[in-house]
Amino acid sequence: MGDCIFCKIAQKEIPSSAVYEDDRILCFHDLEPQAPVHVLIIPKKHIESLDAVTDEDRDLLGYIMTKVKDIAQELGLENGYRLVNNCGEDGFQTVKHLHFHLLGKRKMTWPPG
Ligand code: DGP
Repeated sequence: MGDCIFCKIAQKEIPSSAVYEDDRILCFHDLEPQAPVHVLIIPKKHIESLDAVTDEDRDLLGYIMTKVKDIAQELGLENGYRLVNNCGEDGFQTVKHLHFHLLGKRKMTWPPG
């Protein structure tokens, strides 16, 4: 937790360009955008990954999911978007603080790489 970059962003120790914030979550632009719109949605609480959530986090996780559409609407993603969670080594998770990528404003392809 002490050297978690997303905790530092959530605590404003490292700047980010936030697009949404409340007492539980923060949404900010990804440093390495993979689409014209690419933001990250994180809980302010440090949770290492989706694999580390507990029953205690059920409300928080549900809350994040209900906020996605509001953030997408705010960002003008009326034509659709992709929500991604990379979990663990095989999932290509590079930052060990739970986050959801919200990508849009281009046509996505499937399967992902
Ligand atoms: P993942 O591979 O799912 O762990 O993605 C981590 C994402 O976080 C990656 O797309 C780049 C982004 N990222 C890493 N460090 C920073 C940072 O300091 N600021 C911002 N805004 N994004 C970051």
